[in-house]
Amino acid sequence: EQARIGVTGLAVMGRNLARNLARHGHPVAVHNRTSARTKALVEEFGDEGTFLPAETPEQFVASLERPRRLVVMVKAGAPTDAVIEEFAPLLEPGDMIVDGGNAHFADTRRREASLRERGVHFVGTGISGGEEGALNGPSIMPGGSPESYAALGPLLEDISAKVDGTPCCTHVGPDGAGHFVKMVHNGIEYSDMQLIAESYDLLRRAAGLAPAEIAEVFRTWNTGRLESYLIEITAEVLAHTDAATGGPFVDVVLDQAEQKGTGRWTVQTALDLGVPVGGIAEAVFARSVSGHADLREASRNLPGPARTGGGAGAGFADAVEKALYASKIVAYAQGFHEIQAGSAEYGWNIDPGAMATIWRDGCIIRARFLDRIRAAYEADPHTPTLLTDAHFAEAVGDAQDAWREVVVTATRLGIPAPGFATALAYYDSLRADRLPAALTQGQRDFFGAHTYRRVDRDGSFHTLWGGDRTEVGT
Ligand code: NBP
Repeated sequence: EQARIGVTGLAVMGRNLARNLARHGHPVAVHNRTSARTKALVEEFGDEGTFLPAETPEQFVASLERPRRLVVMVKAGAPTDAVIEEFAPLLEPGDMIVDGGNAHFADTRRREASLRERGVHFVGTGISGGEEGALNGPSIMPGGSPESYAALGPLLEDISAKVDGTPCCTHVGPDGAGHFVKMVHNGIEYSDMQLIAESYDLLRRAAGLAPAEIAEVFRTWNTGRLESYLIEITAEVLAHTDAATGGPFVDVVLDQAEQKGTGRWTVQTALDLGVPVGGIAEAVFARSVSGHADLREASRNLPGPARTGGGAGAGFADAVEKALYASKIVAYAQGFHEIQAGSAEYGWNIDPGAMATIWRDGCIIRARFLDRIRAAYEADPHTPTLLTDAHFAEAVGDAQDAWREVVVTATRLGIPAPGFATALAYYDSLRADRLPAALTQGQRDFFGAHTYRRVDRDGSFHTLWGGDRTEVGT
């Protein structure tokens, strides 16, 4: 018997993906550099479906039906290149290598171009949902050629999460498009998590609620428009009691957030593309600030406001809910802007509404809200920003008083709320009739003769600042 698809790299993600494929009735070849993992998988879960274990790459490749579909689930970076080098010589034109790791899209573009020369399809694929998603239905974002999707799509859609029967998997676009979109997904995830963390901090320090009470607030929010996986698990974490101390779990965790890099990549890429993603950037920086223990220790005695807690009146939790919803809309608007900019830059032709559709389940940012984004792009596929969609514009408009109040309260009490504050500043910047960028242009022209454009005439202009200050046009 031949396998329909193979998975090499059987750590948590690869193992669960292989099991997911087998459970769906697809005979799956399995291979791992260290063969103990392969054996363990078949011993523990062999009864879940048809597994064809292989000890060597040659055996693995020989057990795959043609054209071969080979999924690589190894550590991103050099290991992925090593595995490609190992397997590519064993493949034939038309075969497909699917990289399901968290690769940088630029690496995926390089690998795709190089394998294309050998006639092998390289399909950089974003997979979200962690180990649980890999087993029970992840959100899958495949890039690569349309031909490869024709051969892989049905299999990937079959094992993906579903919303009302619609798979959380679609062809994102050529070469690195899938990994690009997965990267931005993770950037949005950073932003969403930061906004939730700020909400918790404000409810605790400004409103004086205990973690267990805040868990209840989040549970309530999870029955409304904020309903999402991240809000749900936030309530779980806040309600959890530490066995050792008997106190709230959140109080015994060291307050230094770590990161693996996809949030940073989202921001670096946004800088290259010239896309303002302040919400995502502040989320990455907030983790970075938290990790600088030495800096924080040295700064501990810097003065703050006289009053550092309380002062949040009745209705504050509702105000925070509104600030959170409005800031979340901004975070997603910024993330989708980056997707559209990347798509234009690299010629991917990504359908943003389809991305919202496949994020509705299976992934970490799954939320009721994503259906709204899908609907917004359905109503206007070319909308320059989600903020002007009728639903979102109304929601943000309704929220704005509360949003401002929350940022003011945080500022007054000295509670950092960079996510809320930057989201509001972005909103107000977009709304502004005039921005002080006009002055910036004047300064640039003054010190560097960088020229400026005028509101009333076409062309570039320069004022002779060092001379008689007449204006010259170019
Ligand atoms: P890891 O990222 O921990 O990678 C371990 C796997 O890589 C093992 O199978 C290991 O083989 C293999 N490997 C390494 Br390391 N170097 C190798 C080499 N030079 N040649 C061949 N194989 C090599 O596994 P994971 O956590 O399952 O994640 C797999 C991929 O999925 C990663 O790219 C990750 O970023 C991505 N991802 C993870 C999650 C998650 O929640 N964990 C979610 C979404 C995406 P060995 O057994 O012989 O050491």
